[in-house]
Amino acid sequence: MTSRALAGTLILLAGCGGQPRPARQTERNIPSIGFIDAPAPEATVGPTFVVAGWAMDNDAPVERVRIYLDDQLVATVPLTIMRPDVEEQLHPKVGAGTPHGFSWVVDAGSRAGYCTIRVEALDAKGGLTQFATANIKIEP
Ligand SMILES: [Ca+2]
Repeated sequence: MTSRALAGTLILLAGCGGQPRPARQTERNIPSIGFIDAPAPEATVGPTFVVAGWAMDNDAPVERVRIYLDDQLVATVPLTIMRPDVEEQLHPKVGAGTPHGFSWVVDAGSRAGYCTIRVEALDAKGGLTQFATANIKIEP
């Protein structure tokens, strides 16, 4: 080994253990939870139908949900519906007394056949959680 190669090896070795790891930039974000109330799983729906449900989070309130048909984003929806039934069961640590429910009319356009609805929650700390899916059939 030449002295130049040896020096390079020593620099690489020094780089491995010498630097402290950077502190974690983000604190842990607890995933949101939620549910799709409508449409029911395996339901057959028309090309225009309501997607409704609720979302909740225990470290930052859910600000909005994103609704996808298969992998296409079709709506970004605020939580506007009070859900005392859900609060009573789950006792959220944040956002108690605020709306947890959503309801949105989705237009599937020319899409027809079997399709998966996915809903994601976006919380106030930027956490994104896919919390529910439902398989449906869309009839034109
Ligand atoms: Ca969260």
